[in-house]
Amino acid sequence: MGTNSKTIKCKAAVAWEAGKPLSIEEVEVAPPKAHEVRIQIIATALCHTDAHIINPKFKEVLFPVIPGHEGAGIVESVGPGVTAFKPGDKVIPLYTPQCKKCKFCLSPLTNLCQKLSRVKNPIIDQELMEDKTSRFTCKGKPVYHFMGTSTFSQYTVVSDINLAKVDDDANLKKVCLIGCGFSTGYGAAINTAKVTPGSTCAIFGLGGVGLSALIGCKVAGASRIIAIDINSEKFTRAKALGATDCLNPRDLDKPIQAVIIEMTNGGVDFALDCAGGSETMKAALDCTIAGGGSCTLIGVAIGDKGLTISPVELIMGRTINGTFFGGWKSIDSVPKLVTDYKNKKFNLDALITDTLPFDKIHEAFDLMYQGKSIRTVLTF
Ligand code: NAD
Ligand code: DAO
Ligand code: ZN
Ligand code: ZN
Repeated sequence: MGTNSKTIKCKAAVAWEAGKPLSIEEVEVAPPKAHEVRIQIIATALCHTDAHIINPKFKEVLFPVIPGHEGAGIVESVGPGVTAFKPGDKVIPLYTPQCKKCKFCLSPLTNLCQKLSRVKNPIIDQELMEDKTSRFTCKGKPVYHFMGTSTFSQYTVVSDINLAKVDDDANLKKVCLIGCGFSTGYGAAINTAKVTPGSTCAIFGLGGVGLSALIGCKVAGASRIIAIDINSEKFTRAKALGATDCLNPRDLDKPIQAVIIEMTNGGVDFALDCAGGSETMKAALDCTIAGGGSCTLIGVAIGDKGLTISPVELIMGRTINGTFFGGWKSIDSVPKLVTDYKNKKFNLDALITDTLPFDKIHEAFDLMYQGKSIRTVLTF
């Protein structure tokens, strides 16, 4: 007999409280209700946002929670009313929903969806399903979902507007990166900044998101790409992906923005902050050229004092914007990105530094905290 109407017991990494390592537990995953899909997660990578939510400075997070939002898997069962998915489909869970009906989904100007607008901070949104309950329990207690995805569980339940069906021959151990880091950085360059051929770009932070932004700048035809990180070990990979110059702010005797302005004769056309924090955001804006320079914010910092901008910077013709999931309308775009990867439009493999069994999730967090990994893929 199949599992489709039964609760499944499986392995998951549960965050019980802030500042504590995740705990691998047996959890119960209830069957999907109306317009929900239960997925067997095959692979999930770690994004820095998974570390943010257990940062004790982030006060608004509800615990216990199962993090993870960069995963890929196979549909196990569907709830009533689901028409777009069937058991066996390969899928990528989407923390950016696309209902295709709301004013955001109907606008060509944004990839947001009304479902996200219930709270001000999307990282702590979608912690429950539509009926305001969770499908997860552990040790008799309900456990919150994370951004509508919770991919650090062998089985998860998502709404059918938080899911994309991808090619049957997709390699789930690679395309899981399209669930967040790759799409965010790549889309930041292509969709949000709209990097132009022949332009000069600066990218702050060379993790999974920053290197994906670098790939985006390269695909868009940028001719000079300045890659910045406080960890010089990131430079070899950045150069291999197309960085023309690499700078470590800690090795300089002037502020990074002053150095970039000098070496570009006035500033860059496009700056992208993929590190997070008011210092790198300010440096990114400052190093753009007056009369057209554009700064795109992608990185997130917890407990940061926030960005203060002098109006003169904008009056002199700079623009500043930001991106959520790289501006992609998720259900429409994720399947195309998977096909583009298959057709070798970009190289996701270059971003995967480690592949480990799910039980080694703590090692994966350590590699991220120590700056030794770009993306670690965990497999069940
Ligand atoms: P990561 O930890 O892999 O990479 C961050 C990089 O920034 C590291 O290489 C680090 O050394 C570097 N860095 C830190 N401080 C720096 C500084 N002062 N100057 C230069 N470089 C610095 O993280 P990631 O997974 O690539 O995520 C990057 C950021 O993007 C995180 O804040 C994450 O929360 C955010 N994010 C945002 C979105 C979105 O939709 N806007 C989506 C995904 C991730
Ligand atoms: O997909 O990794 C991710 C999360 C992207 C979230 C970006 C939203 C920024 C919200 C700022 C919250 C800071 C406390
Ligand atoms: Zn992420
Ligand atoms: Zn919508």
